[in-house]
Amino acid sequence: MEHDDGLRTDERAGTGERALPAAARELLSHVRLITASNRGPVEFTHEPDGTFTTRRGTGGVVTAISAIGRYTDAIWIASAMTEGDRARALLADDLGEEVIAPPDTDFRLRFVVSDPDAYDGYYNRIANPLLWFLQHYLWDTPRAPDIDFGTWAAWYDGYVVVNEEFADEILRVADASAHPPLVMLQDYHLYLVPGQLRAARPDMILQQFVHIPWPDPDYWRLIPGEMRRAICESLLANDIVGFQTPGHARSFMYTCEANLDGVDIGYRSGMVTYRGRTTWVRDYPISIDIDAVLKVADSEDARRHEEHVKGFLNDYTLVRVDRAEPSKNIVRGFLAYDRMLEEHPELIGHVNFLAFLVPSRLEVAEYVDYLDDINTVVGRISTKYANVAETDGVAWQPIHVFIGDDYPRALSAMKHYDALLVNPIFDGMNLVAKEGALLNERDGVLVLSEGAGAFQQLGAHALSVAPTDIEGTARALYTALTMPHEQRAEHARALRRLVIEQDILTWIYRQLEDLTTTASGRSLIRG
Ligand code: GDG
Repeated sequence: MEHDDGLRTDERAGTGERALPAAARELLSHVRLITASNRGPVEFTHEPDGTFTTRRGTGGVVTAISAIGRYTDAIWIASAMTEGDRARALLADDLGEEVIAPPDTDFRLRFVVSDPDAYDGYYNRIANPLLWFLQHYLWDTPRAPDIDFGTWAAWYDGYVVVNEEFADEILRVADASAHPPLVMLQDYHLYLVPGQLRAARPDMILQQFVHIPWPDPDYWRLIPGEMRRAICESLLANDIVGFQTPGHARSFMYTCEANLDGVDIGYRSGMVTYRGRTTWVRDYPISIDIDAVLKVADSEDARRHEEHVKGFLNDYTLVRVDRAEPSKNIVRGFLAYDRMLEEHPELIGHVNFLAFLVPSRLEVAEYVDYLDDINTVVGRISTKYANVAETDGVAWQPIHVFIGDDYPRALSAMKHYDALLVNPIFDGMNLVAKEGALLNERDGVLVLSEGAGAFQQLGAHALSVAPTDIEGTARALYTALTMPHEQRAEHARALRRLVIEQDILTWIYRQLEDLTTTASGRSLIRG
């Protein structure tokens, strides 16, 4: 039976069977699929008794590409990020394990184990903050970035080196396979990998998906030409480069034109030819794995959290879920909430703002500072409204912050919002907006920034905000919380349908479909 939100009963319960279309399975039967990302699907912890336990990796890339592991038999190559990962990688070497298969998962994993200093330069100096800040327009340019001796050292001895290690590991897996390799690279940590792979194996099918925005060429000029050219040249060693939105894809082509002599760009066709090779530039809006999200949201763990979260609901409940990350614009979200309360004192005591924040990248100073900024603004607002109202005989607290890494808890809260605030300054996509649309049981309203990639798909059924507009966001929050029920329900239904129609399988399938159509893909199927 199909419900009016487009889900069948079994799908609603998270027991539906989704699968890739036959054409994609046909392609996959001819290749060895290798996917690579900095962060793996799970993090290992080495327990005192010598055993290993695992925990789900954090962040949207893991949420999204875990599905590649579930729906295909890809080998996933990732950095050993924790001490536990390193110990597990060593054990695999000792045991001669070809791949690590973490318990209760569908993943087959190999770790890249880097020298800690090289990794620090790659991750904590180049990938985040340099590339992440660049690609989210996060700099206060008179003050940052300073590309100094340390940055260049981190580039050569960190970013270049770890990218080479990834390429070597991919080549090892590819060379050991009886099938031709199809490599799906993920994100900005691995920009130099395709160039290195193409030089070693000109026949390889290479595809890279960039999960974050791609800024304009002028902004790219804030980093030196040598770095820009290396990144553009290497990305064009892929057969396909994918982005979240057509706008990001176009910006990438402009950036190639601005930085590479002799490049030939077909802006309409999305074909870029450089040094005799043609690369397709495409957009594939990423989405969520419906079955997996429903399953976690329905788990015992999530249900337990749900009971707890219900204790924090009020007449009106506003929710946000983010990594504690400057680009997510958490501070302005709280300022807007404060302004809404100032303009609508009748809501005091009747609305709760629940913020679920996952600590992120604490080795990078800007992230620690941003956490401090969040704590300061929450403290200020809480103090301002201390003892002004009671709910059920208890002093009303306007904001409840839940800090910590707990995915089932975050999903359980999404079921109960009246409004979900997703107001990033810039965001590649934003999966929380999509998870919320799927899970919410109260026909809650989405307040969505124009800076989120998700705006392209969901904007028509959300209340849009310009991310820096605190007044506008305050008004949107009020409109969302007080929207008539029929209107809420109509938008919620439309959002749910959009998310279900274009789920993660669509994202995987469209990429595989294009890979089959490219010259290398065609010869592969024929061969
Ligand atoms: C990057 C891009 C793009 C929430 N709480 C916890 C937790 N979550 C989950 C969310 C969601 C994911 O983490 C966050 O995904 P987002 O897409 O919102 O954001 P980023 O992490 O910045 O992801 C983004 C994405 O890649 C995919 O391409 O959409 O634009 O920036 O699924 O529910 N996960 C864990 N613990 C929690 O407490 N492990």
